[in-house]
Amino acid sequence: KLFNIAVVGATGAVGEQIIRLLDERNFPIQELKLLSSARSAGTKIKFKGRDITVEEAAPDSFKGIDIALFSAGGSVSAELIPHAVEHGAVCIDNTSAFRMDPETPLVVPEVNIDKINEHKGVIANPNCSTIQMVAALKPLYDRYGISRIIVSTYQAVSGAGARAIDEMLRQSKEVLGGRPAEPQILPVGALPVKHQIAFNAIPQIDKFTDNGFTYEEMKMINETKKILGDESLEVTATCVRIPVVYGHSESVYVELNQDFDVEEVKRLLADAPGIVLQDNPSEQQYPLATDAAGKLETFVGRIRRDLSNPRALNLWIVSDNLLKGAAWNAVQIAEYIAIEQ
Ligand code: 11C
Repeated sequence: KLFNIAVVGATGAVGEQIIRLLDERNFPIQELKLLSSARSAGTKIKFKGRDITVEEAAPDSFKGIDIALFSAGGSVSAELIPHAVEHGAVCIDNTSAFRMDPETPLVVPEVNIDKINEHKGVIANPNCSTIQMVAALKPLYDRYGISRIIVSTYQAVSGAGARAIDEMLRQSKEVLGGRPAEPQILPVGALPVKHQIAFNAIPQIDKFTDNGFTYEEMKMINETKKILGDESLEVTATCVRIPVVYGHSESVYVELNQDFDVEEVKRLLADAPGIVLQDNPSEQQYPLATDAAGKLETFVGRIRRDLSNPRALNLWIVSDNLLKGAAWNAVQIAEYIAIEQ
């Protein structure tokens, strides 16, 4: 069967990767409709060697569409997804608009692909920093059980969009030239206070909630519990933006429910789908954002037993935030839907 596909947010950093993956993986497409805001409508994008003109996304854009992939921001998803569902499209949403909705499955294929069939028109793609963490922890969760996760992230500027990448590169040149960095976008475009990202680490991703955690941190906490289907799991997160272009890195401390053997943990991770073990301290081998950039897998290393708690492990988890963290996870879900039909 061939599918009519819509990509909403086609000119954005994630949309661009979705289109490239659909092309490279020869997704069975009859018609590809590229949609965006009015500002980017009219842009031409190459797909299978021919130009497709991007159209402005509107409620009636979804007539005849089988699968719609959304990555144009939460408000666009909240507004347009109900129309797309009404027209019969299955929507794969990259934003946080539907993630915590009890009717909407929140899917990382390596972790909970079984949830996909419970959808009522919308399947949510988790936050990038959550996806790579749960993909790596799932084999340990299944084998030993996990009671507690403490994660600190080192997140790439591409997570905040193409303009944040430009800002980081521009500021780096300014600072090296002895000029002021003049921050304009980070940490959060919509907030008045800005901080320099070049040569810095900013402990704020997204706005703060009332409890002192940011929305990014609350996403990691709430989404992890939903994806693993375990409300009793104790999760805490500190999310930090660093001057890396592609690839989020995470320092993760996990308390397991059973005794474990570190070598067995490494074997489980080496055998897990979508995971690459890179753990050889004597050769200084461990995951690096610069190596993970452009790859589909999640890389895990620095695996070691905690010194104060023998039932706890420390790990370093890295993945390309625009690929497994967004576009690739969404295309993987689309591939599962295509196989099922
Ligand atoms: C970042 N994780 O790195 C964010 C971007 O909920 O999908 C993705 C936000 C989301 O800034």
